[in-house]
Amino acid sequence: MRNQYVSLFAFAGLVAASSVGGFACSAATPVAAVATADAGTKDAATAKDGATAAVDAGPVEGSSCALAIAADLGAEQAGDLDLPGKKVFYAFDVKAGDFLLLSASTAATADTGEEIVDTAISLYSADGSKLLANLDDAFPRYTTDAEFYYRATADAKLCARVSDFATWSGAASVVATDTAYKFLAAKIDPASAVVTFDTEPNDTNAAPQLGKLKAFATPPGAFSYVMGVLGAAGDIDTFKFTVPPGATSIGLSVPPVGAPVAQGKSSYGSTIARFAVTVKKLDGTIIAEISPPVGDAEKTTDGLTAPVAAGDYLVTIRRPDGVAAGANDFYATTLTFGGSNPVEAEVLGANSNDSIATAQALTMKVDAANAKLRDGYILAYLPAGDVADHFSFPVIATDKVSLSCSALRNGSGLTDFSVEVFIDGTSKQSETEVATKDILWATPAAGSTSTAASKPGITGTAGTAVVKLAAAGRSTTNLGTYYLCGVHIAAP
Ligand SMILES: [Ca+2]
Ligand SMILES: [Ca+2]
Ligand SMILES: [Ca+2]
Ligand SMILES: [Ca+2]
Repeated sequence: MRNQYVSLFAFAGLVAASSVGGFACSAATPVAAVATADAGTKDAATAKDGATAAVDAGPVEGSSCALAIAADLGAEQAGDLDLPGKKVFYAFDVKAGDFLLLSASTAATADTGEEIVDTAISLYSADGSKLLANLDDAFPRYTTDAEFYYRATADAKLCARVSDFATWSGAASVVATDTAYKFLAAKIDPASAVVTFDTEPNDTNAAPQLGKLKAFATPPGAFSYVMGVLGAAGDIDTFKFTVPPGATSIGLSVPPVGAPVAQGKSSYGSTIARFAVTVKKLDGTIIAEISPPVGDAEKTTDGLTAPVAAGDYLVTIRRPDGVAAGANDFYATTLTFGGSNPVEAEVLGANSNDSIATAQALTMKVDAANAKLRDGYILAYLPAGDVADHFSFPVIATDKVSLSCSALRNGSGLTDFSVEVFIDGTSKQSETEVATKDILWATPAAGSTSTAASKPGITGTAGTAVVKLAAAGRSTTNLGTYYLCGVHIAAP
């Protein structure tokens, strides 16, 4: 799906999470070497069928699960969504317990639009009678390409359907200018240097599983695909990671591993809707935690992001509290160590930014991709005794101010975290964070149907703007007191 907010991670300046996309398409894939084949193209299919170039009213290879194009795991197949509403079906054999990567990749980048086909994948049982998983974009999203993970529960043949996003979501399909894609179903290689694959026993802080990390240079950091199964009730998976040199944050995606499987709704097909994740110091002190809202798991955050110091941390993945064990409670996510937003100048104990009058001037930089946009980013802390933080920046009446701030939704232990913006001392808008929605103040473009924003952006008044951040309380178990913000000013 195309989203006017390219990614909330990028919007909030959460470098760690937004770095992930670069690797998934590079050589650092979690699967064995990928072969290419072209059986999925029109020409190849036609030649294989021995049919002529004329329109053939008979059965067409790839037009249903029964007529699916045979695909070998790890062999990429070129295909084409060159007709409105076209669906192309592929069949492949899997073994019980296999973790699979399914993707339909195109020439799309984060910035390409309608001209390149926006792919989606639906995974079915061999005869197409049962929908097993369903996905639109990769997670975290970096292009419109479909990409997800699935764990097979039995030796079986599976059927995957590739279509465009509109067809997948039940809308009218418009053929793109560039309709080419490559379909891949591949088995995850647990031995890959970029995969940390759940290997029991790993249930305790005292005996965690060592996580693998693949380093990258800009910003300094490293990442790993983390995959596993939450088995019998009580299974928790604990991994130990060492912060790579230069990295200052940890990020872990919380993708839609499971949800009621339905056409047009993204779900990897796990029997847990979302997993819970905790980041701890080696002594067990919790510094960040995401636990999906009870009864509303699908509205949990996109991911955890927390500041880290040099040293070792434990990352624990578990079922959310109160969720019973299911038949296929698998998870697949990406862990990243990377950079952070600039840290507040406040010296803890001195309370230097506690009032509007003593606000820290926020450094606003011209956006690299848009000269009319200035961005300012904040990483700050509200430990006990710090009543509030304030950051200031000048605005003119025609500026459009948008912002994204989060504490709980990033994994912080701050509770009732609030954001308020003043211009020349007059309050313009405020919001208190809840567990089910990100604080995102932005005014969607005319005609946009996006519901991502929690409140509109701020415009129409000139003066000195001040954003005030405060928290009414702190968790007694999660000791993280950090929060992250991104402020964006669009000039006319
Ligand atoms: Ca496990
Ligand atoms: Ca375990
Ligand atoms: Ca502070
Ligand atoms: Ca303060």
